[in-house]
Amino acid sequence: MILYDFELSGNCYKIRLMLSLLGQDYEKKSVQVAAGENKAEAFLQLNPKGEVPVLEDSDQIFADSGAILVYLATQYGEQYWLPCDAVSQARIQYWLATASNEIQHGPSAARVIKLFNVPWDYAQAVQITDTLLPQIDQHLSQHHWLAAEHVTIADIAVYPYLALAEEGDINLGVYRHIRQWQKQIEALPNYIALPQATAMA
Ligand SMILES: N[C@@H](CCC(=O)N[C@@H](CS)C(=O)NCC(=O)O)C(=O)O
Repeated sequence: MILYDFELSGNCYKIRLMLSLLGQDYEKKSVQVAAGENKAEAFLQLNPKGEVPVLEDSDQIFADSGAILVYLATQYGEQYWLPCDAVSQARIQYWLATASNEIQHGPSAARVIKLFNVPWDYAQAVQITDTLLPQIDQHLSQHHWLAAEHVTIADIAVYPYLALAEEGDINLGVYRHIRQWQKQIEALPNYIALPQATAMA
């Protein structure tokens, strides 16, 4: 397997984490996003959207972190990370959609604005985050994991940009159920550390 990766990306980290939790070996190819390598023709052949992560496995190419998590869980996870019953599938899809929408436009956008100084709307990112986090905290006050009785790809999809929220000046302090759930993920066998913003220096 080959992962086209950008170290600081939370979406790429999701895939690195999943591969590690599954104990799968892979080759990592760093894409120089700052230099625009993700918009060059060679990369657009892999993903016309020009975004990382991209995964190549057995001549198949997959883009989008949620889609890649579904592929890895189905191909290598023996129905543990993505159980095949209708209830689990629907619950997991809910959280994958939340990761692509509210989390991407909320805490992820806030982090990109603060780390890379991009001219996006920080107030809007904070507003989306402030609506979302109480919902997740409330959910986790009643559930040990997001979508099932055990960890699933829903948790892996949602975890990174919440755990990295401080880099967007978002304080998780009051959300004690979220913080407890983060510790559960960080205690999983083969957990790997989050990307460090200091890696930019
Ligand atoms: N929905 C996609 C979003 C991917 C995405 O936004 N990737 C960012 C890095 S985190 C990227 O490639 N940005 C570079 C660009 O769009 O130019 C996913 O979940 O993989």
